[in-house]
Amino acid sequence: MTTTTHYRACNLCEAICGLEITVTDGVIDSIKGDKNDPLSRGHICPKAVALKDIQEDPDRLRSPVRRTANGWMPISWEDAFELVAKRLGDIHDKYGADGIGIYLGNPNVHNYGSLTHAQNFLGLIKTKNRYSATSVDQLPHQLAALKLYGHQLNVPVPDIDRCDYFLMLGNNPMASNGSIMTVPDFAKRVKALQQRGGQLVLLDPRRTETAQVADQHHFIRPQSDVLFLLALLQTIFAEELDSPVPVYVTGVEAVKEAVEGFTPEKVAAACGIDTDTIKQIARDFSAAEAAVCHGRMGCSVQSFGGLCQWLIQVLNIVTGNLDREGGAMFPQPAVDMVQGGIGKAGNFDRWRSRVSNLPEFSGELPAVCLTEEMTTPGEGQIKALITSAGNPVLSTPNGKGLEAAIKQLEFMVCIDPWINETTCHADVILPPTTPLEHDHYDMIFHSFAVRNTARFNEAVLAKPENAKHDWEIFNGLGEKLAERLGVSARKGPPPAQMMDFALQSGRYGKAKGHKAALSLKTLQENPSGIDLGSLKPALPKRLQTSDKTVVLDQALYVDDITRAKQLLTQAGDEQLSLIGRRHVRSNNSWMHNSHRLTKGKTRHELLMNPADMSARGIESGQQVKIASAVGALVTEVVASDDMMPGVVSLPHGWGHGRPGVQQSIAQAMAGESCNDLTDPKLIDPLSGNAAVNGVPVTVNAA
Ligand SMILES: Nc1nc2c(c(=O)[nH]1)N[C@H]1C(S)=C(S)[C@@H](COP(=O)(O)OP(=O)(O)OC[C@H]3O[C@@H](n4cnc5c(=O)[nH]c(N)nc54)[C@H](O)[C@@H]3O)O[C@H]1N2
Ligand SMILES: Nc1nc2c(c(=O)[nH]1)N[C@H]1C(S)=C(S)[C@@H](COP(=O)(O)OP(=O)(O)OC[C@H]3O[C@@H](n4cnc5c(=O)[nH]c(N)nc54)[C@H](O)[C@@H]3O)O[C@H]1N2
Ligand code: SF4
Ligand SMILES: [Mo]
Repeated sequence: MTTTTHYRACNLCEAICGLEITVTDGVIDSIKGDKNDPLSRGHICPKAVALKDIQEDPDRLRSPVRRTANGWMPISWEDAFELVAKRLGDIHDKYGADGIGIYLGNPNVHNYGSLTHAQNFLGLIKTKNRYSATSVDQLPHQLAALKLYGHQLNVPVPDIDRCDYFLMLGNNPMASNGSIMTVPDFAKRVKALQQRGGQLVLLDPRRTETAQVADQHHFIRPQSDVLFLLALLQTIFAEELDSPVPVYVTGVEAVKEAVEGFTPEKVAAACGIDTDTIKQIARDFSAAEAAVCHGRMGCSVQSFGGLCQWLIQVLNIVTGNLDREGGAMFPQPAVDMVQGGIGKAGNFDRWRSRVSNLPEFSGELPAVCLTEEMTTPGEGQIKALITSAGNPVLSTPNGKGLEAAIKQLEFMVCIDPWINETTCHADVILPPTTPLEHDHYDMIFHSFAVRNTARFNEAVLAKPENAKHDWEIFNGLGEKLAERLGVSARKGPPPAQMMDFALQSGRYGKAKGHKAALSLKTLQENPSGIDLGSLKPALPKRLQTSDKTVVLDQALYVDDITRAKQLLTQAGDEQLSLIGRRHVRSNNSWMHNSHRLTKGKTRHELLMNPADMSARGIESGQQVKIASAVGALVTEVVASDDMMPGVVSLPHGWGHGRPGVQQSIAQAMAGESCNDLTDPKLIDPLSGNAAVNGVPVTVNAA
C-alpha cells in the first residue's frame, strides 16, 4: 500500500479553495482544506469532500454512449467523433451554421482545458445560435464592465479585507461562498471586518445564512433594489455626501439629474424599507472610511439586473470608493484576461435574436431565446444542439418547454459525465475526466478574487485508460468536423503549456522581471499557491475604454430609469413573488447524486411566511400547488419566518424525477424544478438576462 498526499484547488464554485488530498493505491482517503493556500487559508465546504462521491459514482459515464432503439450503447471515441462530425456536417450543409445551437454550462468556466480548447471545435461552427449560463447569471455585471471599464471581465470586486462598510444586495455568500467575488472563508473575513469596527448590511427578501452574520438585515421586495439604489444616490446628492470623482470619470451631473425624483419617501413602500433606514444607509455608506456595495444573483437575475449593476458602480464611484483600498477594486491576476491579451473585451448588440429581437452579447444570445429558436420555423431555426457542461432543462426558464423542443431536434450531442435531465435526450454523450483526474489552473476566478494569488495543480488521480479530458474531446471533435467541412483543424498545445506561456509573459512573469517570476515550474514547486498580495489600485491604466475614461451617463442605462418608475405603483401587489436560494450542500443541478450531500432531511421545499400560509389555509409540511404563467408544480411547503411576507422561495437545480435520468441517488431525492415555473418572457430587457427572481406565482393547497 502506498499513500500519497496531493494538492489541488477545488473548482466546484467560485471560491477556489485549496485542498489537501490523500490517496492510497488510487483511492481517495481524505479531502481537507489546505492551510497553506494564501487565499482560502484552509477553508473548505462539504462539496469538496463530495469530490470523492463524484469520483466513485457508479452512475457516472466512463466512456462514450450512443442512443439506439435498444437504449444506450457504448461507442468508441473514434466512432463517436466520426458520427458527431457527420451528423453536424449534414445539418450544417442543409440548414447552414445557424441550424446548430450551442449551449455552454457553468462548469466550463471552472475547467481551464475547456476554456482553452472549446473553440477548436465550436469555432468551426459560425452560428448565431450560441448560448450559455451567463445570461441566466452574471450578464448584467459583464455588460456594466464592458460599458464602463471597456472589458467584459474588468469587474471591480469588494476589497472585503480592508473595507469598513459592506452593503450587500441579493447575495448569500454564507451558502454560495461568494460570486463575482471569489471569497473563500467569507465568515472569517466578515468577522475580521466587524472586529475592526466595520459593518455588513444586507438587503434580501429572505433572512439568509448571511443575514445571520450581518450587522443589519432588511427585507427588500424582490426587484425593487433599483428603487432603493436610486434613492440612495438621490439622498447622497441631495445631502451633498458625494465625493469628487477622479478626472477619468465623466457624466456625474447627468446622473444627478436622472436620480432627482427618487426620494426615499417615494420609494419606501415599493421597497418595503422605511425612509429613515434608506437615509441612514446612504449617510453611513458615505461617511465610512472605505465602503463598498456589491449585488449578485438577487440583483442581476431579475427584471432590472442591468440597471442595478450600473447603479452599484455609480454608487461606488460617486462616494469615492472605486479603485481604493477597502472599496471596489480590480484584481490583477497572474493570467490576466483583461490586460494579458488573452480574453476578448466583448461586444454588445451586434445582432438580435430572430424571434424575440434580443441583443447578442460577445457572440451569444440570451438563454431565454433558446427554446423559441428551436420551435419557430424559418431560416435560422435550430435543428441540432451541442451542450457542454450544461443542464439547461433544469437551469433555464421554462425547462418543460425546452425539454419538449429538444425532443424535436434532428441531432444532439452532449459533453457531460452524467445522463441527466438534459443529456438523456442526446444522441451521443461524451464523458470527460473528473475534476481530480485533470490538472487545474483557475483562468477566470482569480479575476474576481479578493486577493491576488496564483495556483497550479497537477491531477490528483491518474487518468484512466481510454478516458479523455474535455480539451481532448474538443480537439477530437474539431479534427473530425474540420475534415467533414473541408477546413483546417486547430489543436493548440495542452492547456498547461498555454498557462506556462501566459504566466511567464504575464504581470508577475519572468518576462516582466517580477521577483516572484511566475511560471508553470514555480507554481509546480509551490503547490499550495503563491501569494501576490492584497488588491492594488489599478486605474486609469486598467481601463480598456478607447479614451481611457469612465462615462457614467450612457443612454442605455439612463433611459432605463424611466422603466423603474412603473415599480412605484406596484406596491401592495397581492401576488406572491417567487425567488430562489442556494444551500452549501448543493451545487446548481449536478451534485445531487452524492450521498454525502443529500443525506439527512430534504432541502428543496417551498419556504413561505406563516402569515401568507394562514391567509391561504395552508399548513407547514403540506403539499401545495405553485402556479405561474408558464406552468404549475406540486411540492411540500415549510413555514418560515425568514421569508418576507408576500415572497416564497424554491431552489433551482432539482426535479430529478423526469423520465430518462440515470442518477439513482438524485432520483431518490428528486424535488421539483423551479424553472418549470420561471418564464422566458420575464427578462431584464436592457441586457436580455433571464429574470428568475421575482416571478409572480399563486400558491394553494394541493
Ligand atoms: N453551495 C452553493 N454554492 C454556489 C452555487 C450553488 O449552487 N451552491 N452556485 C454557484 C453559482 S453558479 C453562483 S452564480 C453563485 C451565486 O451566488 P449568490 O448570488 O450568493 O446566490 P444566491 O444564493 O442565489 O443568492 C441570491 C440571494 O438573492 C436573494 N434575492 C432574490 N431576489 C432578490 C431581489 O430582488 N433583491 C434582493 N436584494 N435579493 C434577492 C435571494 O433570497 C438570495 O439570498 O453561487 C455559486 N456558489
Ligand atoms: N431559477 C434559477 N435558475 C438558475 C439559477 C437560479 O439561481 N435560479 N442560477 C443560474 C446560474 S447562476 C447558473 S451558473 C446556471 C447553471 O446552469 P448550467 O450550467 O446549465 O447547469 P449546471 O447545473 O451547472 O450543470 C452543469 C452540467 O455540467 C456537468 N459537468 C460538471 N463538471 C463538468 C466538467 O468538468 N466537464 C463537463 N463537460 N461537464 C461537467 C454536470 O454533469 C451538469 O450536467 O443555472 C442558472 N439557473
Ligand atoms: S467553497 Fe467552493 S471552492 Fe471552496 S471547497 Fe466549497 S465548493 Fe470548493
Ligand atoms: Mo452561476
